[in-house]
Amino acid sequence: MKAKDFDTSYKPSWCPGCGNFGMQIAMKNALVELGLKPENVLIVYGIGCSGNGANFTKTYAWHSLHGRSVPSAVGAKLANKDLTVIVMAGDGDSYGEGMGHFIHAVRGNADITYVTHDNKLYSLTTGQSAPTSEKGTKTKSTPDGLIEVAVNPMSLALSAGCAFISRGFAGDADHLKEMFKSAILHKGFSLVDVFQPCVTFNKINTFKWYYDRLYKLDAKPGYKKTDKNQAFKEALVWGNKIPYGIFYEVKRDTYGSNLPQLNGKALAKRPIKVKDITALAKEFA
Ligand SMILES: Cc1ncc(C[n+]2csc(CCOP(=O)(O)OP(=O)(O)O)c2C)c(N)n1
Repeated sequence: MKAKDFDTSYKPSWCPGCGNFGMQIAMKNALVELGLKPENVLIVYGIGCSGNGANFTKTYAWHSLHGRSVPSAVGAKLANKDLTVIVMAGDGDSYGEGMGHFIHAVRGNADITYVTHDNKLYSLTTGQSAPTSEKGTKTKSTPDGLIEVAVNPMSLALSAGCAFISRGFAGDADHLKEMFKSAILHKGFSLVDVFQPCVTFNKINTFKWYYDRLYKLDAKPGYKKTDKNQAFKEALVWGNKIPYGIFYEVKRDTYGSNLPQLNGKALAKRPIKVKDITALAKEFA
């Protein structure tokens, strides 16, 4: 397989220079290097610019309702445990509409990879503030500056019990590819929050803004990704310097591994036992 084997006949409609391009190529290359084929993978998309990726990447794809990508993915993984199940959703979708689903899927440790396109805005709807926008940010929906403080996906995931927490950058597609590979290989819920500059509506968090600030955790002497205290410390770093890479990775039993019903063949591959439901149907007639 090559990355182009994951192309569709549609050309991406993202703005020229959009961070989604870097994320898309990083994901295709990660799938290639993991030896996965389009038919082995389901990507569940949120609603947004990010969600339009459903048309541009050849795997099984499910374009969910806004904020509902996680439950769709959890259900699909339970139905067919042989599939590699990935979610790709915007930061609005993930930490706004979908926030509850995110935390509860983390608690259960559903075996899915959660990739968030963190552009700090609602971009498809032309630039309203999102949960990751910084306090004081002026956007279309907050002309006098945002009142709320930003959600911190790293510390939030850590406190909810997530066993794989990472941050990537769309401007470093090789590093991002490695993040994606590690996240997909991890058994259980893996989070990759990706800084994805929106070149049209976000004039603050530009590629340059990130290049000037980002440092790699992987290269930090003495950093142990199994140490929750260290991970919390790094998760709270924000400002002139911002860390990226794998913050935290430990083993935890998955949601599916606690369900004896899933032992043996994937549910979707078992013969369907058709029951006569005539009597039951009559009760509702
Ligand atoms: C339930 C619901 N609410 C609102 C919308 C309108 N809507 C469509 S896209 C979008 C913004 C998505 O932003 P985000 O999830 O951050 O993704 P991005 O476009 O930035 O990739 C919104 C609010 C919708 N489709 N459904």
